[in-house]
Amino acid sequence: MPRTALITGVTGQDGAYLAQFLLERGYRVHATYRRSSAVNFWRLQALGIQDHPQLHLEPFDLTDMGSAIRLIERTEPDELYNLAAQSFVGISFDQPVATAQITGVGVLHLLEAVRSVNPRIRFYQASTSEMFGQVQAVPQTEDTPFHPRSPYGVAKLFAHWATVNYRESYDLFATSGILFNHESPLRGQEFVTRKITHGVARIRHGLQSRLELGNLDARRDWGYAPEYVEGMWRMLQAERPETYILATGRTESVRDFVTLAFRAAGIELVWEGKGEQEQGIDPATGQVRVAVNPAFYRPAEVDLLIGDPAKARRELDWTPRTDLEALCQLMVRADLERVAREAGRA
Ligand code: NDP
Ligand code: GDR
Repeated sequence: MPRTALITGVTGQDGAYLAQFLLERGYRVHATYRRSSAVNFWRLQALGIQDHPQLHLEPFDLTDMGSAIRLIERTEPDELYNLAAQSFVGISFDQPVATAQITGVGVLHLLEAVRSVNPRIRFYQASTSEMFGQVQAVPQTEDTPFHPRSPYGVAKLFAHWATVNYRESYDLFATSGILFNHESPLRGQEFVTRKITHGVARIRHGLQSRLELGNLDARRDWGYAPEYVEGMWRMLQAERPETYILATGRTESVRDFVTLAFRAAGIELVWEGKGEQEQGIDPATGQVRVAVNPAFYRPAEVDLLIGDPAKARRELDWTPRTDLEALCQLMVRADLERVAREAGRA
């Protein structure tokens, strides 16, 4: 009998990669999308799985408890991966209540549905390094105390503890994966890496002249998304439900990522000025290619994230394989091709 997986949030970056990964392993995959006036399956199309016979697309909204129960009754999953969320930290400051309802309480709807309908379902919660926020230790491990710095981080922390609590209270196989940032050519354009690689590609093709960014000093531990979805799957194949960190163990600043991305497109940048006056200049032409715009600053920032994936390595045999240079290059290459195609140049 093929195993059945249910993925929430298949229209997002991780949902698309995870659906592809599970389909390749022979799973029957039910995967949820939100009803909207124009549903967006571009990632499923890009991966060539939209019409896969074992992929069943299900309309679902995390804020509707009844639909969570019916979804689980109807699809009878062995494994449930909850990837759906309002996942953009910046917007969570403007929409804190919606973020709490979707990203926090929405998870409780699923946990309650699992507990009521079939407590043997293995449940994965997409937790995040944003829960560490103002970090209390370097590098961060599964034992590092949390101090979230955004409504998104607060909502995710609620969901994380709800997952742990259902594990401890009802003996559910409820696993929490604390994933550090992971990126890919399928990353949404509002997130900083993709904003940069897309902007670099447009600059390279002469479609825009400069890129405006916020805090260049923030440091992140960036990995490659397809490797992280494999880690999620490994967590649900483990003997016991646990909490695991997935990270690379390396941290770099936003400025470093910008420098790498321009270099990948053949442009060397030099940096001048400080804070809001800082600029990235192309010495070949003297043009300002990167400028700081305070509009992209956040009311509270997460300054430094660097994760220690030792537990996942030891217990799940999971290791990240793509380093930041390779990740940045593959994202820039994909955006150069995409922009050229859209501009009718390829
Ligand atoms: P995306 O933002 O790309 O995808 C989020 C998904 O959630 C989309 O399919 C979105 O649907 C769906 N969604 C949003 N609101 C609702 C709702 N009310 N009901 C049902 N579905 C909803 O996120 P990623 O793929 O990058 O991340 C996957 C998960 O992992 C998220 O929970 C994120 O918070 C978490 N995470 C991500 C990390 C990363 O670096 N990528 C790191 C750590 C955690 P729609 O397309 O309609 O908006
Ligand atoms: P993050 O990712 O907040 O870490 O959350 P994002 O790429 O949005 O920001 C990373 C860092 O870059 C700084 N930054 C900018 N960010 C954006 N988006 N746009 C800018 O112009 C800009 N300039 C500087 C930010 O201030 C921040 O410090 C992501 C999401 O995927 C979450 O869902 C996930 O939980 C975490 O990663 C781990």
